[in-house]
Amino acid sequence: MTLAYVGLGSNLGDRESMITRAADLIDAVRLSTIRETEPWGYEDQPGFLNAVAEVETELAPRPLLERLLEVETTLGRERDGPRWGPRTIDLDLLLYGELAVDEPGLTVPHPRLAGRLFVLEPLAELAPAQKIPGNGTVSQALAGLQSGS
Ligand code: GSY
Repeated sequence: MTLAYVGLGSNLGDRESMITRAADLIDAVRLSTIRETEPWGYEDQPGFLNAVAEVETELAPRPLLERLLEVETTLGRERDGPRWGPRTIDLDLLLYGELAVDEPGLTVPHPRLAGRLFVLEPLAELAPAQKIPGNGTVSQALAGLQSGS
């Protein structure tokens, strides 16, 4: 059994329901506070709700990622819009225990984890002492981002 952390984001439809339904569908054992965040990347789009879920999984990283993609599809995610554009639900595999994976289509820790407040803040709520391979702990990464270092 491995503890993994999944980032959830939604800026289309009933955003709160998208986040809570996704958390149920991935069998989250804990869900952070759901927070309103400014769009990152492509700014001319509706605001996001973001949260982080903790899952206890028997799946290896690749099958877990495939399960996340399946849940995105179930919740109406369309993949033909702009890369950083609006979406009903976005599920990112952030951390898988303390494992580092770098394979085509699968990078863990998530490559933009340490640069996004909308991910680090809810992650720090659930697991401040969790190690990010190559980047100290979650709370250290959050402090680094907040101080601009
Ligand atoms: O990378 C996840 C999708 N996404 C988000 C998001 O979840 N939250 C905010 N605030 N901005 C975002 N831009 C993209 S793309």
